[in-house]
Amino acid sequence: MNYSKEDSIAALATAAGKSAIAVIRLSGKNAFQIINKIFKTNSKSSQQIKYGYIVDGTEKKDEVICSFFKKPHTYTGENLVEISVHGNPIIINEVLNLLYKNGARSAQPGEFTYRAFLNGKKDLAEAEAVCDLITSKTNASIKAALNNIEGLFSSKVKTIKNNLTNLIAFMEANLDHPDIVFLSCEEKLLRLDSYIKDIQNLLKTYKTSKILQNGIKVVIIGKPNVGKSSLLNTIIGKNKAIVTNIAGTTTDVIEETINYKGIPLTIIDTAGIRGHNKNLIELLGQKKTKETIKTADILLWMFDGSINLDQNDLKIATFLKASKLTVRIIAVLNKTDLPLKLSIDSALDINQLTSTIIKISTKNETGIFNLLNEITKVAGFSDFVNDRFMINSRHSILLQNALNSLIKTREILDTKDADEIAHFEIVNAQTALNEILGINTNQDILDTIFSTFCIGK
Ligand SMILES: Nc1nc2c(ncn2[C@@H]2O[C@H](COP(=O)(O)OP(=O)(O)OP(=O)(O)O)[C@@H](O)[C@H]2O)c(=O)[nH]1
Ligand SMILES: [Mg+2]
Repeated sequence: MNYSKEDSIAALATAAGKSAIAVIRLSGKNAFQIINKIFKTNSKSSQQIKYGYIVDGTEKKDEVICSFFKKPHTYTGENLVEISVHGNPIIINEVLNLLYKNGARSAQPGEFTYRAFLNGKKDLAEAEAVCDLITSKTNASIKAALNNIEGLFSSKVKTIKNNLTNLIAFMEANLDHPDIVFLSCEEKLLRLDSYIKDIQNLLKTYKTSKILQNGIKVVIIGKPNVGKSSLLNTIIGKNKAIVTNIAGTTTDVIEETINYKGIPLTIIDTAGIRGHNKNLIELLGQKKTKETIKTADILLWMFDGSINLDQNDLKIATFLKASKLTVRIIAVLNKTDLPLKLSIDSALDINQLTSTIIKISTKNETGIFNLLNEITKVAGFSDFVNDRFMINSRHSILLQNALNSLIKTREILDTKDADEIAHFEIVNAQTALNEILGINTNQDILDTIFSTFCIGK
């Protein structure tokens, strides 16, 4: 990827297609010289936002507003111009081509943010959050991503890192002057314990972060007619799936995503599983159900509480046990508005598969909130807090590396008091934390991170 810092770069920052206004960004050493070649204005003022025309020689191309941002207080840390043009793709292309003709080149994905990172406007974790903010699916994940951009996560990493630096200095002094005790071994161990705890606490937020970003995929399974489609419809609040009293109504996979307490919950209705049937469509539907089960975060295994268990329920139990799934299962006892005939626990040896049984009636809409809360709880999501931040898999791997190195440092100090080997381990931990912030991070990793951004960001 060409991320040369010397070039001035330009790209459309708003979505492609027709729109009222489109914004083109231009950043770099020569940004102001380039725009001045093609922007004509009567404005004499030194204000930063100017009205005028984009011209190619004497030919007017569009009526625009140009916003000038002088370095260093800009997004990229360089001179930056934002040109608000009319949102016609032909105009956008013409203006971009004029910029390219006059010395800018087309920006790579994420290159504006990459420059912000290179110029010290953002550390790597803060820069990554910009992409998260754009792709966030709910208000809760937006809030968390915004907290990351503002440095909430980075500041926690920096604090631990600075503490390690301090401890490393003591250890180095000890190595240089073995006869002087700058810091007792007990004190070193105490400090290490506290840093280990800090990192463990950060790691705890990984599960929640994943849920905030990717949501929870909930797959409803069960034999025909237990009320799977009725449950989907009740949760999403509309009649998306057909409901009848004919067993085998649903033959396809039907899904819808809702926002529950800020978490994207994708609810998936499937074809009922049963032993005896010769209908090809239903058989294909059941095959699809089994494939969908493999992609679930949580399975809702539904039962009809108004009738006795039968071979079909047992067939599903056998299937689930044989599949050795790691997915969490919630048993859902439906139709509790009718007299209860079913006791699942004894008959199915259900404890092997789940410890959670929730009673609902899709007809009376009872137990539904209880079920949704149980879903988020089983998925490992604690209730929304204001100062939530997100850690991604890259951060989590590096935090884990730092943790392992600190645990080793502690072991070495505790058993051997061997400063030299302990020093090697604690420096490893420091390096891992630095990498989270983008200090000495290898170029391939940076390329991979920024290539996932959109162009113009
Ligand atoms: N009394 C009562 N009837 C219900 C309830 N939930 C669903 N039903 C009825 O049960 C029948 C089957 O409902 P569906 O939602 O189509 O069941 P399903 O599990 O999707 O069935 P298939 O698609 O055939 O696998 C319909 O007649 C529903 O009206 C409930 O809570 N109480
Ligand atoms: Mg159905």
